[in-house]
Amino acid sequence: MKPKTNTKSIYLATYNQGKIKELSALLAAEGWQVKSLHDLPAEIQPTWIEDGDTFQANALIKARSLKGLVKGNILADDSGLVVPALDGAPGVYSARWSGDQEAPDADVKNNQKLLQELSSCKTPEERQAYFVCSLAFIDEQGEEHFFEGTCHGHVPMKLQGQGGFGYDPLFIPKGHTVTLAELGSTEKNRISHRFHALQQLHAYLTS
Ligand code: ITT
Repeated sequence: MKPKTNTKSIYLATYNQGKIKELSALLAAEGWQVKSLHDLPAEIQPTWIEDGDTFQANALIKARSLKGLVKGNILADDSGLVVPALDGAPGVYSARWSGDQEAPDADVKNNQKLLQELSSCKTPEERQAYFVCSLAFIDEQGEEHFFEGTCHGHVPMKLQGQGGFGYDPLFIPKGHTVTLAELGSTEKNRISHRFHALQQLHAYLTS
């Protein structure tokens, strides 16, 4: 069978260091050579406006903005936390939910806001949440493909743990008693929304 890519090198269209770390570890384990926007010269850094209504639309905006600037495979990740008790917020607005600050300030403010918004919800059932990771993959031929993964759990009553990034200190995955920030990167990479989305990409490439 003809392989779906000729090279196993890939550019990540993200500026988020947490995503770069996790995606790089997961892709390297599958034999990929991974580069990110930080490996590009300053004059060809892509910019984008994430104005899509869905994770997939935003992932595609990011992937397309890198297309034309580099040759080869491109992968973009749009992700976020969905809280049914908050009508799906922060959802696609996860990164900038509390304003326009950059991480890590944004992470601190977003987490404060999440605790505040959920203050009237006291049980794990009421505080259910899930992460979504939508990946847009543009292959060497320019074909666009999409993969999505989720990770279900709930939001604890207070911040727990120092690891990970974003909402990790406020997310206890189903079947666990500690947050993603306490679990450590190896375990997070076995259960995360990002891992599940990458599994789909891997299944596609090897089918
Ligand atoms: P890029 O657009 O450069 O990829 P970003 O941080 O703006 O970086 P998103 O628009 O996809 O990325 O926003 C995702 C936000 O959702 C991110 O900033 C985190 O706050 C949160 N998030 C996503 N995945 C997460 C994870 O695995 N753990 C904790 N929080 C996560």
